[in-house]
Amino acid sequence: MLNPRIIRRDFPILAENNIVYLDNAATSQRPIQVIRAIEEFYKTYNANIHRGLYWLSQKASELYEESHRVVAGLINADWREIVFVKNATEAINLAMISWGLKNVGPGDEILVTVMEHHSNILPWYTLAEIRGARIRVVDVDDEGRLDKADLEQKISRRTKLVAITHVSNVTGVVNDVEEITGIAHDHGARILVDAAQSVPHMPVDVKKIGADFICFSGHKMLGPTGIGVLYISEDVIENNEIDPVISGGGAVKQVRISGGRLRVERPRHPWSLEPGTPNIAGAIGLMEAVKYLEKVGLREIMDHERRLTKYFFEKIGEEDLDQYIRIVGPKNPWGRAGIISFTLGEMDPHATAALLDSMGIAVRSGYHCAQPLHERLGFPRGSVRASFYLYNTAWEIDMLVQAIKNIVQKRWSR
Ligand code: ALA
Repeated sequence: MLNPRIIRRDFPILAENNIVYLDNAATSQRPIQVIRAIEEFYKTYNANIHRGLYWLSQKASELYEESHRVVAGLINADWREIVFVKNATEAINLAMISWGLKNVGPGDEILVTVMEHHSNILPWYTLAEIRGARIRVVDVDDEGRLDKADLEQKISRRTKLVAITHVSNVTGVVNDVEEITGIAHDHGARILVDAAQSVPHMPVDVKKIGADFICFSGHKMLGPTGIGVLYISEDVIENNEIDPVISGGGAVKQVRISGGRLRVERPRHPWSLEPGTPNIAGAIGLMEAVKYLEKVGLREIMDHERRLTKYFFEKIGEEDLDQYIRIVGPKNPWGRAGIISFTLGEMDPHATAALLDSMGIAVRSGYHCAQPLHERLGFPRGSVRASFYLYNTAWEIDMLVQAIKNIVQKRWSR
C-alpha cells in the first residue's frame, strides 16, 4: 500500500513549508527527481534539438524523443500519437485549429457537457463561431453525473465531435469515457477526452477508451509547468484529418523554391505539429515525472486518493458537520476521484478559503473555471475545493475537517 509519509520525503516544498497542500487539481508539487532532471539538462547537456550534429544536441534530441515514448507508454499509445504542447488548454486549442477547422462546417454540431471546465468549452465555441457550426450542451443530473439519456437524445449524424472530460475538476465525478466513445463513434463523430484530472491520478489506457483525442498537462502530474500533451489517434492521423496549421522550422523536411514556386515537404507526426524550439527541459522533466508515477503505481495512487475521500466523508459525519457543509455533486465518496468541492452555509467561498489559509490549508475557491456546472448545481457563487494527491495524508484530512469545524463553531455556535 502506498505510504504518503515516505513519498513526502521526495518533495522539498512539503518539508520547507508548514502547509497542508490540497490544491492538486490546480497544480501538483514536484519531487526532487523531476527538479534534478531539469537541473541536469541545463547544467550538463543543454542544446537545441534536431538541429545539431554535436553530441550535446544529439543527447538533448534523444531525450526529447525518449520523453514522447515514455509519455506514450503511460497511456498505452504509440509515440507518434503524442504531440507536446504547453498545457491541456493549448492541446484542446490545437485539436480545434488543426482538426476542427478542417472537419467542421456550417450546420455541423459539437457536443460539450455542463461538466466541462472553460477550456473545453471556449475553443469549441470559437470554432462554432468561425465555421457556422452549433454547440449543443449535454446536461448532468442534480448530483452532477452525466445525463446519458440527454447525450443520446442530442447526438446525431450532424454531430462531428463530442468534447467531454474524463473526471470533473469540480465534483470528481468519473465519466465512463469508454462507453461515450462507443456512442460517439456509432454516430460517426470524433471524441476528445479531457484527461487533465485523470491521467495524473488513475490508469488511463487510450486503446481501451478508443478516443480520438486526449489531452493532459504536465504540471498536474508532478511535471513542470509549460508542457502538456495532445494525443491524436493513429486513425485520425492516417485518415488525413489533421492540417499542420501551426508551422515553422523543425516542422518541415524541405522548403524549396523551384520554377518560382514554393514546394514544402512536411515531416511525419508528431513533428509536423511541433514547430520551433520546443520546451526541451519541460519534456525531460515530464519524462521523469511519468517514471515517478509509474514507480509508485497509478492504481495505488487512485486507491490512496479514494481512501482519503472516503475518510473525509466519514469525518464530516462523525463531527456532525453535515448540516453546515454543502457538497457540490455526489454526497458520498463512491465513483469519484479525490476532488471535493463544498460551501459552508451561506459563507462566501473566498472567505472560507481565506480562513482555511489562515489555518495553513491551501485550497482553491471560486468557480474553478467551471461556472456552468456551479450554476446548474445551485452554487451561483462558486465553491471551495479540496483536491488530493499521492503525498496527502489522513492527518491532513483531519486538519481540514478540524479547520472546517473551527469555522462552523465560530460562526454558528454562539
Ligand atoms: N486548472 C483548473 C483547475 O484548477 C481548471 O481545476
